[in-house]
Amino acid sequence: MAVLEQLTSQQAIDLENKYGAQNYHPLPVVLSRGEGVYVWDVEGKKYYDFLSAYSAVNQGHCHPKIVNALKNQAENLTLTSRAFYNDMLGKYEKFATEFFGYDKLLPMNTGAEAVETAMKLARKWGYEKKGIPANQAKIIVCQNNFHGRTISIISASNDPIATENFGPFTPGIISIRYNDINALTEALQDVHVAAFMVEPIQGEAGVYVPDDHYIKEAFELCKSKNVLFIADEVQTGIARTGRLLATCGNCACVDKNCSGLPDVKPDVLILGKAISGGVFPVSAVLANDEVMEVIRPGNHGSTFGGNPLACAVAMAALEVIRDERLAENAFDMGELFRSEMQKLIEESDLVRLVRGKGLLNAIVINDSEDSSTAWDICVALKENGLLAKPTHGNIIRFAPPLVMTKEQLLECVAIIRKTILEFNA
Ligand code: IF1
Repeated sequence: MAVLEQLTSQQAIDLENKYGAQNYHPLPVVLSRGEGVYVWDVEGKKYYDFLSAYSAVNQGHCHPKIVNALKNQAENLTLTSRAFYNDMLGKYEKFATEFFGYDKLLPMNTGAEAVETAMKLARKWGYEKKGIPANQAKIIVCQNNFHGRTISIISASNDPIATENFGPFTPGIISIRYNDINALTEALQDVHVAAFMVEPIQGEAGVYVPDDHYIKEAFELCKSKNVLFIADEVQTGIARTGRLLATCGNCACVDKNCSGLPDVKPDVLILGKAISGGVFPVSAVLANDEVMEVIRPGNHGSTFGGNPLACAVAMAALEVIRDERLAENAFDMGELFRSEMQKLIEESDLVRLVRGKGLLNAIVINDSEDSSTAWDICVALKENGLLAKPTHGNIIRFAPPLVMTKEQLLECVAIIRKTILEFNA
């Protein structure tokens, strides 16, 4: 079979079942094209994308500016490795450090690589700057986190599906309850703690938004104990939650009502996903000199980290966020979405609540966590032209591209409402 031959959906699924590792359970839809908030399946059916590739496509599918940046750079130079300089990396590092307000950037490719990088950075800072005894550094994480899939990262996970039979695990990790300042206070009594790593909103856990002051209080507690505050904004960053960063107070949104919470500047900022608009794997760790200077030649790196293609794509993707004011749009559309979902909650017993910030939202289905109701609703949504997927159990995440207009959002609300009201469990 010629690789480019057009497949039917079933043929494509059969190929994956026959030749692919079964590490996912996708919704039964086979996509072949994306543009803005829309995707099409191989039979030509059009859908609203309400997952955005897990918040990697904030700028909309195949954004022309980002795709053109990819094309143009690809015709000149794609990869040099860091054995040599290239003419794109310095420009990108300057652009991105000024964009987010840090001294230095360490370029990587996937979110997990950036998280691992941040963990290594925190440990090295702990030994060389805080004076933690060799091999005694601890990193505090939160229960029900999601930071990636590597051995050290799942060593921080309490999700049996992500951890079972992958041991032994990396030591030096303390897990505490999320959104619990007392738990953090107690954990910080350990003088060997180098860092606290946290998602400003726990995405995979089910879009858990902590209390308004949790992140700020956690940050201040860390400062008081000379512990690095690491924000994993791989999913919440890049305007997804209605501000440039979910932690940052000097937000991009101009909303007068914005609380400006939590108004925290992390010591270490982890970005991924939408930093490239979903066009190319790009991630980054940002920190100021006092932290980043512990990394010296040979300590860390990667073949593709900081490649010219990634640099060109990431600069274009961040310019789109800025120039199209996507944080502001996410803020406004998120307010509208949650208010519309609240009306649906009053109409239907099937939806218990809606929660989220900006365009990172979720609804909780009124059924047991082990029921297939949330999945079945997502299949029904697919039939009605909207793609979404449950996170855990009975929670459906709704995270469309941030370029969504009010008209499109209201059409999606109508699809969700129709599907829920017509759904027979
Ligand atoms: C999967 C979840 C979302 C992330 C945060 C780091 C990473 C992720 C906060 C690692 C990645 C992805 C991974 C993907 C599904 C998706 C996901 F369901 F797994 F948890 F978005 F919620 N920090 N999240 O959300 O970045 O290495 O993937 O580039 O593994 O199934 P990555």
